[in-house]
Amino acid sequence: MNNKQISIIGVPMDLGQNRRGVDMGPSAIRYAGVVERLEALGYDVTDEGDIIIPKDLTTDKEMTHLRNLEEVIGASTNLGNKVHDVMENGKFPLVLGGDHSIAIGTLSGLADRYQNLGVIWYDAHADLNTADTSPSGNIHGMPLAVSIGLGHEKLVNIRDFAPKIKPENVVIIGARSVDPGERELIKEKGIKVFTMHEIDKLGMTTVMELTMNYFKERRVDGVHLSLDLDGIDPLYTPGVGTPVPGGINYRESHLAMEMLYSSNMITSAEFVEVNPILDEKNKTADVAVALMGSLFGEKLL
Ligand code: EXY
Ligand code: MN
Ligand code: MN
Ligand code: MN
Repeated sequence: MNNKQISIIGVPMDLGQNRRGVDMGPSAIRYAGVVERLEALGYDVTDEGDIIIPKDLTTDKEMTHLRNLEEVIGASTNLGNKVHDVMENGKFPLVLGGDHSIAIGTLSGLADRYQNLGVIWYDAHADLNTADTSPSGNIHGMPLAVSIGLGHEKLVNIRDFAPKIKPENVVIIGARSVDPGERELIKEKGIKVFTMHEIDKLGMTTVMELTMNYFKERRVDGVHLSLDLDGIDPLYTPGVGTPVPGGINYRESHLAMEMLYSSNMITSAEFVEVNPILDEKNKTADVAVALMGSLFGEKLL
């Protein structure tokens, strides 16, 4: 990692879905020792505290198929501004969720700085729904669609510009639960996806090599890692709201993080969907912190 200065930003957001508890994710990850773990690797770590999640911003709530739309807009704007400020100060933004709707805010802040940003979406899901295709109305199933410019215009235009990223700069890794509308969008936009099938068949080493070569060919000017803990098999990370069996295993995930560290490509990261209420003894937050260790250069020997 070129940047030895890390700013941690907590986002206690649970309004992008309908299971309570994921707002406590940032606390659980701090409790699991994120600051100490990164400091032990020689980083200068600043904990910026938590983003304010506005409640009940308006009285005339729009009746859309988008749960807590106004609150998500407010939180995303606050987070985007914070990510922008952290980067202005030359620090590596490390965002702790919170449900995956927060990626809308993170990417809105990153897009000021990177015009050709690569994004790794490590997730069981594609998060490519819009209000029209969503089976749930939960915005945590939509952040990737929003960031490529599709969906409710208020979400798409957070911080007054759109789109935030290019669909051809996205690589989804670990997908195994994709809705019909998302499948169509993947085909239509030519989004690169390594499903569990490819991971099983090619192995994680090849998948990561192909991912990094893809970004090099695309001449990206930075790479953001958006890691949803439900990308990993729920055997290892049970504390998530939408677990899907048959996921990426613990060692494969470490290998992926170690390869990203060696590539020197990652310029920002977020770890999302840690829900301590659904967890077993903070296991999922512990895995998140262990993976951050590998992402930031921890070695076994
Ligand atoms: N595709 C489903 C939906 O849109 O409701 C489930 C989405 C879960 C999203 C999670 C966190 O990655
Ligand atoms: Mn997700
Ligand atoms: Mn600026
Ligand atoms: Mn997911």
